[in-house]
Amino acid sequence: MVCTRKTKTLVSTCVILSGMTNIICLLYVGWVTNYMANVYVRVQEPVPGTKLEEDKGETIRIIERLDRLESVINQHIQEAPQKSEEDAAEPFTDSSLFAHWGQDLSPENRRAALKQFQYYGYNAYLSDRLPIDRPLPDLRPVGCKNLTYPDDLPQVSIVFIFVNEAFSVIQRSIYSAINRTPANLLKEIILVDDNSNNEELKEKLAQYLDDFNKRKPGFIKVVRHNKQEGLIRSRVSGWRAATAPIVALFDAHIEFNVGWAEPVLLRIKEDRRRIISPSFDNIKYDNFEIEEYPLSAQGYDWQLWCRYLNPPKSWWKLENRTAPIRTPALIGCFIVDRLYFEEIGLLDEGMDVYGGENVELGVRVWQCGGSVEVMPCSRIAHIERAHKPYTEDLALHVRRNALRMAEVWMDEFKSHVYMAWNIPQEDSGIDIGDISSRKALRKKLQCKTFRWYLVTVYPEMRTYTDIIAYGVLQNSIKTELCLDQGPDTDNIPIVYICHGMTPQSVYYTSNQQLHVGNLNPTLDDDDNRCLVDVNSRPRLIECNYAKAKRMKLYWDFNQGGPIQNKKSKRCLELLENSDNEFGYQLVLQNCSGQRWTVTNYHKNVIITT
Ligand SMILES: [Mn+2]
Repeated sequence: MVCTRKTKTLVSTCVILSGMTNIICLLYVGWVTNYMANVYVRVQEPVPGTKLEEDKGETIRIIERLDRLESVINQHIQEAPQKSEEDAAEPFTDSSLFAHWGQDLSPENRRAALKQFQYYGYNAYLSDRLPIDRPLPDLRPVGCKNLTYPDDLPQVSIVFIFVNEAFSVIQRSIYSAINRTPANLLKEIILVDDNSNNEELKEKLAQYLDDFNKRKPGFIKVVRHNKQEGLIRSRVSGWRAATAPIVALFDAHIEFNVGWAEPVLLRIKEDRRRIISPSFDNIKYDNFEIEEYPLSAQGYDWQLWCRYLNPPKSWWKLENRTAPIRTPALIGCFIVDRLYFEEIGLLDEGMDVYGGENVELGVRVWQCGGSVEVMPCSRIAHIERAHKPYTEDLALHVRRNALRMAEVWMDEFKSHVYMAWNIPQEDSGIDIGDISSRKALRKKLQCKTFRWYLVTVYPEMRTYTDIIAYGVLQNSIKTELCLDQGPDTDNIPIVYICHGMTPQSVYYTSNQQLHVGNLNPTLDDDDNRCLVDVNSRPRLIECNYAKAKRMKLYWDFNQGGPIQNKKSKRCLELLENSDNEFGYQLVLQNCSGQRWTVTNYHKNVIITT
């Protein structure tokens, strides 16, 4: 799962330092990883006169762009998977692994711990030294302990999926399931190995299962993939092997807390069309301490990355912390009636690797007559890894999966997903595979519209129906430079080498505002920032504030034309300035005829609400 809490994670450090979104940070972490894996060298200035391969040149330019984040990048470089033994002997003192842990270790042990950390994305060295059956603090809200449950709850099969997971972490998941699920309710445990390549999983796991199943024949089953299928098809493989009436689909780096099962099983027994997520706490990837997370619903942004949401007002009004929380989507782990899951269409097995399936499932269940809830009394601690083992370019898969979801389920609102990913709505060039069976499923189940869903289930989501152009903005006199929001520490837009990531996203609206940077997905977020003429200087100010203060935030613009402020009549232009990073400064001045081009100009395909 990719959901991280904004204030507490490495990824959020990116947010604070750069103003990029989590998404972009993930993108660029993945990208730095990729870069390091390919050419493991420190970033160097390109040698003048040397023609770099195009992608490496691009690499260096983006690295330059990200130089402002030096400390964060260094951290990631330290943690990027390394290729050889020599590399592993590199200095490692500034890895985030050692920020809160391991100061007393010998250099040799530090090296061993770091190597495992780079492989697993968490502190497997420490995990191997912690008890497999360690206790957890009971983090259930007040009232949960007093609830009682009927004796005839349905049984559950617990599925754990993994790829390249530390054996001790899997064991802890298994033991917590056995120790904290009433024995009469836990029918079996199913392990799905998505073609891991770590040796310890092969022999040790087989031996462990042999020993275990001698005592309890058939209790733990294993499904092994001969090639890596990704987490989406892994979950479905696990479901196929399950035999209990209820199936719980989980990652294999979790620990169940006490009493997790009963509230969930009762809720599904009452209505089999409910899909339930537990509440999540964090297992810190470095010291394995448990960090309590506040109760949350589970939503997503317009790129369809998941995010935690404040529970709805109606829930707070109940003043009952044990009550189920209505949630627009799922983070990824959930519990479902086995047969209902099939009726509703499982997961979209046409999605690859990672991401989007959790949103697709949540939206589909709501639109097709079911519901999705988070149960506060059911708590799971989950390791938020520092990096993920699936692939070097997670975002490409998430994007493809998001477009599949958008095309099948989102009706006219699918434009938002294209805009958020900054790709054209027609002929995007991205192969999303065959979606005909998913469309047929929607028809067969007679599902409601996405508009209904937004109004009824996800009113926190912001919609953008007035955008007539989006993408990056390039100036005619220097087309390799793009308008960019600049450092997040100020409100001064700049021009920068085009890289097309979120800080360079612009959105031009039918009422002639020019948004720069991320389109904020929910009403809980800060407002978007608009380009404003402030005393003849270009500035980025929150749009509603600028509007309320009657600032100069309206611009005339047509594709390939000038960008001219409607009130001051000054134009947004480039001015040569050798002090600037790329030789140009962004200014407002008397119009000299400079022209701007935006990637996607869609004046005629705008939806109206
Ligand atoms: Mn996970």
